[in-house]
Amino acid sequence: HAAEAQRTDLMTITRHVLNEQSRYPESRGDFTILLSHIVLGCKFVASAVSKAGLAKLIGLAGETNVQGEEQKKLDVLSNEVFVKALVSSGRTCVLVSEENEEAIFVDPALRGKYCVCFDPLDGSSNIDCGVSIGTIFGIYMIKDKDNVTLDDVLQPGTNMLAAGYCMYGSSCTLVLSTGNGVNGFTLDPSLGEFILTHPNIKIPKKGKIYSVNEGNAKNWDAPTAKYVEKCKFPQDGSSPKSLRYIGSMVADVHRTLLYGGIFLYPADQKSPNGKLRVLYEVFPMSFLMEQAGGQAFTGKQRALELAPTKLHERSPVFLGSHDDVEEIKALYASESSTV
Ligand code: P6P
Repeated sequence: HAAEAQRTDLMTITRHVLNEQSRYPESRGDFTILLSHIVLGCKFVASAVSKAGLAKLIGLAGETNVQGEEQKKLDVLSNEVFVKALVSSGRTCVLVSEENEEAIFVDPALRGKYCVCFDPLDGSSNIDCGVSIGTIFGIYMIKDKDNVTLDDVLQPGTNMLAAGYCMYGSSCTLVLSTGNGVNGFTLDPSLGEFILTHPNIKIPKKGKIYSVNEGNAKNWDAPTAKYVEKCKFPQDGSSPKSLRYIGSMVADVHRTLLYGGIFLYPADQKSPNGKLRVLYEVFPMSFLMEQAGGQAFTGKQRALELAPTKLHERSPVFLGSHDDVEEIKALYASESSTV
């Protein structure tokens, strides 16, 4: 009976967030409404991505469709869907998207109290070869609803209320934290619902995998080079770590979260601030890692304590299992103490 009860007691993402929201009696469900619009965007993208290959075959995506209209590229299409879903939720005020140079200030008539920073389709260059890609988002509360400025989104990651990603891969998985641990939900296409499949995710304290683009090794600084060398040629008699690098942040971070290990996108001589963007890649993934018991470090400080000054600012990031990140922190600390 327990199994039967389990099967019919569907813990959808909406129900899960409503349960969590009951911890805040004063809340009026605004966050739940905001989240339901983010979930709608993810469902749309999941459907579009699953057809991307087919669309290519029948000349829909990227070419002209039957009406002769120029079919939008998936990342542009995804961005439009998320922007419209977030604005129409009536719960947002400022939006920052990887696809938009400027911040989007929602019409005052439709304004709510949240700011959302998002990458609608991160890793989209991997679509054509079928590699998993994803949507990444982070949510802030606005500071003063009567005086909305860019400062409402140029906040340190420690001010984020919630963060998550949706990975479009062999299955569609949405991983979310509202500051009370991390939970994973899998889209059941037959229901069109995200069902709780990974409750209370905790990243292993130490892992056996390192994830970095070794092609940049020529340009790494000493601590990163030393750390990767230690992964490959451990001096303590332990076995070498395995290298897994997909080149799609959501996929690499999701594997790191579930299996443990460390994901690195370091600074290098070509890109002194690394490649990944603070507001909608580094902060959301760092938030999730800390909520799952891991760490996130920039080479200089705790990643969430960065104070961004530009919307599309980049930062190096080392995130994952607590003990693995601790090792690279020690290498950077010893380098800065000898400088
Ligand atoms: P590289 C994808 O383009 C992306 O923004 C992230 O998803 C990914 O982690 C990174 O860039 C990969 O960058 O330089 O290793 O190809």
